[in-house]
Parts: sequence; structure tokens; C-alpha cells
Amino acid sequence: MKDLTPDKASLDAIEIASPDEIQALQLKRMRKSLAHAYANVDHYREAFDEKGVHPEDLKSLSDLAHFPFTVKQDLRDNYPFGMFAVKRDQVNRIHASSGTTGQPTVIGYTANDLNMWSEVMQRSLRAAGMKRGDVLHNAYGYGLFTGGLGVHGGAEAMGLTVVPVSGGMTQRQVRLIEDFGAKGISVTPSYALSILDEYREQGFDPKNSPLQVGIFGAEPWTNAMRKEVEDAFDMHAIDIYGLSEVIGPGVSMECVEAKDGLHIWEDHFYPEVINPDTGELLPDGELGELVFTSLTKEAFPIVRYRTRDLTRLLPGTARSMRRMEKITGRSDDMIILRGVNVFPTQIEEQLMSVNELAPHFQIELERDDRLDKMIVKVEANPGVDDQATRQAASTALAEKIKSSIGVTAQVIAGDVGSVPRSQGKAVRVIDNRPK
Ligand code: DLL
Repeated sequence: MKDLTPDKASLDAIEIASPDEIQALQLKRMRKSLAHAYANVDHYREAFDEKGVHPEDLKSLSDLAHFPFTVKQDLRDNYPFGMFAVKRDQVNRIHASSGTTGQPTVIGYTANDLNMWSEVMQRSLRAAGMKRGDVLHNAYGYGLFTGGLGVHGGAEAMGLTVVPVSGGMTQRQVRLIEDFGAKGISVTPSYALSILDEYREQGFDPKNSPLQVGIFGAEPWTNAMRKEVEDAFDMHAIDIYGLSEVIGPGVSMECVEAKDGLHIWEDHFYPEVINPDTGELLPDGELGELVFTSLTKEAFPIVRYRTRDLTRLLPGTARSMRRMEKITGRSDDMIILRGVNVFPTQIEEQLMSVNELAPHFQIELERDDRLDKMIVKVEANPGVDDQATRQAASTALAEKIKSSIGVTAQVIAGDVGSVPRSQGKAVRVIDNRPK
């Protein structure tokens, strides 16, 4: 793998500022942002009044803990534009969640918001080792999903050659990476695996591909998966995080030279970690639910938004801003199986350690005789055809799951292609248990 460490001179001054400078800027911006939300969004005014707090009560950053949380339902209740803090005609772009599980949530951006997004995306791409003139193959979905256009905006503004390929048509993805000489690929890790399979299918050695770095996010993935993809493509794999409610991709990013968690661009997005059951603020270093307050957003300021993502806050390293640990999972994705909490990433980690099995998986939950059952569907690697070897690999995985996680799973190793492939965010869990 090539050393892609960016020049210090190319970083924004704030990326290497002292924690004191960062906090002073945060406090100034937070006061302004809370006042903006209070003055212009009925929901925030009512929620603050109900809690008996006013933006002027914020004397220090820790006072934020007195302000109310915002949850996804608040956004749904104010569908479509009720959470906007500017007039509709000042909104330059709209994104929305798919709304497969209910009312979609709608996010708006002013021209300044789009510039800020581009700025944090440029930082993120630089942290991945991308430089002006490099080719970026952007396989995140374009459209209402923030992945495609979000990465695109920053990439174009910093002078990359962007290939706006979006997800799907996997055969063509391989061809374009090869023909256009992509140095970077931005893609969900699960779709990166589909592209990897396609390389092999077409008889190309992925190690010889022009790719030097993968910018992977939009879903949880493990360090075991990182190693698998880095070895296969001989490229770096870096984690990028974000959510539409806060802005989209580029809220936090790992640095290619450190790969030790994601630096949160804290001059725009203020993080807190709370106990998800009690809402109590936790000190840095403790695992809990990540909460964000935007500091500079105009169209859609967000106050103490509960992400449901589980992580911990860590001090800065390659950059001054704090890091968040790689996300273990979302509280929504947590499976409770006979009283034991299981995250799909824990299954992924074990799966990666069984050589005969491919990295694709899906978990099915069933209920038999009032007892919950977990079935892990995986695939044998190409060439692993005999039943005895497959059976032994399945047993090995079931044993690893039992000893590391403490749950009993039935593992079924099917043929290549038997686990549905993702073209964006992978669906890891199918819950067939009666409600
Ligand atoms: O997934 C934005 C994004 C696009 C991020 C492209 C990175 C790359 P949403 O569709 O609103 O936005 O989904 C946000 O996805 O709350 C997490 O649960 C999950 N997620 C995003 N990035 C990561 C990551 C985009 N790096 C939700 N690791 C978040 C783990 C992630 N989970």
C-alpha cells in the first residue's frame, strides 16, 4: 500500500488548532445556532420553553446538557418543512430519507450549508489521501440519499476528477475503475465486496487495480472487513461517517495515516455521548449513544439529535479534533436473542476469520415453539464445493459465535451468490418473528 499521508500544509488551520481554540469557536457558534433555532423553528421554541431553558442560558459548552433532545419522530411530526429555520425560497437543496419505515424525513440546505458540507467533505477526502487531479469513482447512490451528491460536491470543489457512477451495474463499475484509472473509490463496504467479486468474475486481479484507497461508510463495518478488503485490493480502506439529519457524509472521517477512529469535524458538529436508557451525559471514553448539535447550519439547525449510533469519544491524534470509535452498531439493529444483545458487526468479525467462507452474510430470526432462533446465512468461497468442507466451516463459525458472543446460531453455507448482494446499504437482519 502506498503512503498517502497528506502534507500538513494542505490542512485547514482549525484541523490542527489547540483544543482551547476549538472550544472557544464551538461556544461562540453554539450560542448563535441555538438562538437561530429558537427564533425560527416552532418545535425548538416550544421544546426549550417546556424545559425552561433559553439560548442565553448557555454560558459554557457543558450547559448544552440542559437543552432538550431531538429525535427522528420530531422530524417526522414536522414533515415536510416544519423544522426549517429559513424561508423555503432560501433552501437551495433538499435531501430525504427513504421513509421505508414510516414518514420520510426531509432535510434542507441553504447555499452556505452546501458550502460548509463541501468544506468538510474536502477535509475528509484529503484525510483519505486524495489530491487535486486524482480520479474518484463515486459509487454512493445519487438522488435523495446524501451519499452520492454529498461526496460529489466536496470532490469536485477540491479539483478531483469525479466519476458519478452511483450504485448498480456492477460489471460496468469494474470496467470504469480500470479504464479511467480511479485512485479512490467511495462506496458502502458491502457494495465494495460485490465489486471485489466482480473483479474476480471478470478474471482481473484486484491487486493490480489502480485503486489506492476506499472511502467506506453509510453502514457499520469491522476492522476484520478492513483487512479483508485492504489485502484483496492492496489499497487503504478508510471509514467515513455521517447522517442526513446532521448533513450527510463528512461529519467525521478517519485519517489514512492513522486509521484509529474517525475525527469529528467539531467546528461544525458538536458531539456528546449519552446513556441511551437514561439520557445522562457520559464522559469521553465511555460507550453510549452519539448525539449531535449543529453549530453553523442555517436551513436545518439540529439540537442534541439522538443518532442511535453507539460509540465512544476519544482524544485527537492525527488531527486535533476528537475521534469517535468505529461504530459497533445502531441501537435499532441490536438483536436481542434470548436475552443476549447481538450486533451484526459481531457476526461479521467472526465470519472474517473462517477462510473457507466469503464475507457476505445475512441474519434471519425465526421463532419456534416460542423460542427465538438465529440463522446466519453465509456463502462458501468459490472453489469450496464439497459438502464436508462446507459443513466443517459452518460448524467452525457457529462455534466461534457461541464462544465469543454467547449465542447459538445455525450457520448455513450456501453457494456463491446465495446471499443477496447490496448495491448500497446492506440489509443484515431479516426478522421473521411474529410481532
Ligand atoms: O448514510 C450518510 C453517509 C453516506 C455516510 C455515505 C457515509 C457515507 P443516512 O442514510 O442518513 O446517511 O444514514 C445514517 O448510517 O446514523 C449510521 O447508523 C449509519 N452510518 C453512516 N456512516 C457509518 C459508518 C448516510 N461509517 C446512518 N459506520 C447513521 C457505521 C454508519 N454506520
